[in-house]
Amino acid sequence: MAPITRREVLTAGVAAGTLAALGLPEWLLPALAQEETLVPFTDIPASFSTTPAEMVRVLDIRRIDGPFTPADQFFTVQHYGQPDVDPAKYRLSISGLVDRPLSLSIDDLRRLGTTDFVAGFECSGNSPGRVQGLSSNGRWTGVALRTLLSRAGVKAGADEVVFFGADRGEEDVDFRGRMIKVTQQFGRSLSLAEATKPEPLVAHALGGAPLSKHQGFPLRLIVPGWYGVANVKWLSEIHVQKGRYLGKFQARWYRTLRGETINGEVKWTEAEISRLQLKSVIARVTRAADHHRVTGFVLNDGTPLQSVEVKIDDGPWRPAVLDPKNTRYSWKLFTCRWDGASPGDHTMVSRVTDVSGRVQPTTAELESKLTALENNAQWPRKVRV
Ligand SMILES: Nc1nc2c(c(=O)[nH]1)N[C@H]1C(S)=C(S)[C@@H](COP(=O)(O)O)O[C@H]1N2
Ligand SMILES: [Mo]
Repeated sequence: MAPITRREVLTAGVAAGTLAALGLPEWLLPALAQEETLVPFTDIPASFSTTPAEMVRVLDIRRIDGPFTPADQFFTVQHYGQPDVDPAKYRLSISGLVDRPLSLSIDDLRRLGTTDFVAGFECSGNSPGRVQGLSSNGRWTGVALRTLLSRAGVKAGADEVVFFGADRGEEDVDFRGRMIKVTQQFGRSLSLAEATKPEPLVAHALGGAPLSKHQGFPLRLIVPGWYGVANVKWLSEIHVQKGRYLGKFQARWYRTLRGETINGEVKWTEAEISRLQLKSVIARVTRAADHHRVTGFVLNDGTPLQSVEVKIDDGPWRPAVLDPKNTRYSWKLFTCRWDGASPGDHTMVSRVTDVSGRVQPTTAELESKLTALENNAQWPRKVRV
């Protein structure tokens, strides 16, 4: 049989059932085919808003209809508002334990080369309460961080790279119950080993267009496979040092308190927010002529996936199909065909497993996580057919 292109399929108006019979993945269909309609979720909190606060934007995941989040829907959060950066005066400085400190204009940076890749991420505070909308996926263009670091020449003995944004705010730092006021600049760090991996990118464009002020104009860090907090926006300084950087957003604010049983006793430890915990989310349900379709996405640290499964009501776990266009650090779209849906209310949940054997936990399995961040629990959804 000659291969059928998407265009041929569309112009021939082949029905979904025929496609399935031909063994073609449903991804060959447009996101919402003409005869398809959206099935409403009945679990969206009344308080849900895509603009819950000034300068905050939440993605409405029911609108996901392709691999890339449009720039004007890409989620946005930050701690101190969005600073105005004058591109004419702007310089990115690279300082500290380096042989050649650098001060680069935006044009200098663009001249250092262009890398382009797809990365999806979520805020570590993303949760069912926000309908998982603190998440997005984009194509980023910029310069590999390690190109900049090798230009500057990292000195022997350095082991930490700190990234500062142009944004600052007043903070009370708690020292044994005593509050000390400081002006805090937003900063995050990576170990030198992480910073010199091939992936981290100093990005100047999203989806081929210069970053908006929301997304960190003119430059931001993108660390693929990590929670959003690593992706420092309005990046203004890269500082190479020896020893951990313990700024507020590294050492205090982005922590998870977890209990781990060691030698028969629960030992409580705090861990830094770093790589994305394995998570799948059901985002939309559609009705076609003779079946329904459940679509969602997975976010993780880049480990290849073993499976994504969907369970409807008390039925068995059934395999979902992954979009072949997914890439290592993109979010991974999946779809699952649902036949024989009866009119009325239904519940459904998804779970993802990676090749290292990690399985997305249930809420009960996350019981020993006492803080709210990194909620990657399986998320049961409710729909009305
Ligand atoms: N300079 C700076 N960068 C920042 C932040 C910030 O407050 N200041 N917030 C971080 C957090 S917590 C998240 S989740 C992401 C959000 O990126 P986005 O607005 O492009 O989605 O930005 C990160 N980068
Ligand atoms: Mo975040």
